[in-house]
Amino acid sequence: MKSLETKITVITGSGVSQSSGIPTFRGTDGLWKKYNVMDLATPQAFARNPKLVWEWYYWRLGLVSQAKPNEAHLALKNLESSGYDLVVLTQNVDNLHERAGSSKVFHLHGEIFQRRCIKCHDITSWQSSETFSSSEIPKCTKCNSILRPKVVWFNETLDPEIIRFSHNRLKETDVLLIIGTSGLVHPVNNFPFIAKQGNMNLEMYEFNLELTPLSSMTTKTILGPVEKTFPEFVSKTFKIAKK
Ligand code: BJW
Ligand code: ZN
Repeated sequence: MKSLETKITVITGSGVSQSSGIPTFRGTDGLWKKYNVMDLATPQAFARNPKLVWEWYYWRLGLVSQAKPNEAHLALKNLESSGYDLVVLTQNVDNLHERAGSSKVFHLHGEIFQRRCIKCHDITSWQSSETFSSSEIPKCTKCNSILRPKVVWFNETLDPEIIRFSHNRLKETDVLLIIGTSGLVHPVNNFPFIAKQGNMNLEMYEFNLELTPLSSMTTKTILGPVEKTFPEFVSKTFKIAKK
């Protein structure tokens, strides 16, 4: 059992939310199987056809609004509330970690409930009561320009402050948990290397349905659905406070 002094950092990807009904990107039910990424998840695509991009995001906003955190999100919350120093670095734009109760969640690729004005950069949020049935392009109340989802698309850089924080945290971490990501997208796929450079004794566990390019460097890769494998791993490996 790991002592409560153990510093835990968690990297999550879309696989952690899959059983909550949110499609992954590259899996068999993945979004990229149905949609062309270059038509939807690049700044160039938005400049070309903002209405099409917003339609895709309205559909996904609806899915996220209906979704509930699953056993993997809840196991991470239990780990934190048992007293471990735990930080979640998520590539996901959904808010299921927060809704499960995790308090230190950093969104590397932005948040689907936030919007940003393309002209004055004002940031606003969708209301949780919203139904997302519209297909209108939302407008800025300050300058009347159009809003875009506050997410990170391909060819865009990640927030430098979140990157700096992540690097520092990875270098001082004792246990790295990599949950439900294909490990294909830069720069997050580099994070395990940064953690390993910071601590040669790092323990790294990966949870996925299949092997990934990161699997060769882990202490152990645990194959199977995370909503099952991850809570089992947590209860075997850490001291979990009784609820
Ligand atoms: C389960 C499960 C279950 C399922 N249980 N497991 C050439 C080489 C190298 C890099 C580049 C290159 N050309 C361009 C780049 C850079 C580019 C990049 O990495 N491209 C690669 C794809 C090649 N990266 C960028 O542009 C990034 N910016 C950047 O690097 O800036 C500097 C720079 C700029 C320009 C050029 C070069 C450098 C920005 C990346 C932004 C990614 N954005 C998206 C969309 C976010 C908004 C939104 O959601 O709408 O982020 S794309 C998409 O991929 C999304 C995800 O966060 C991200 C990662 O995907 P994830 O989460 O890993 O999902 P999947 O589907 O890939 O995997 C799911 C996994 O779960 C699978 O393994 C399943 O098996 C598993 N799974 N169910 C267990 N129940
Ligand atoms: Zn504006």
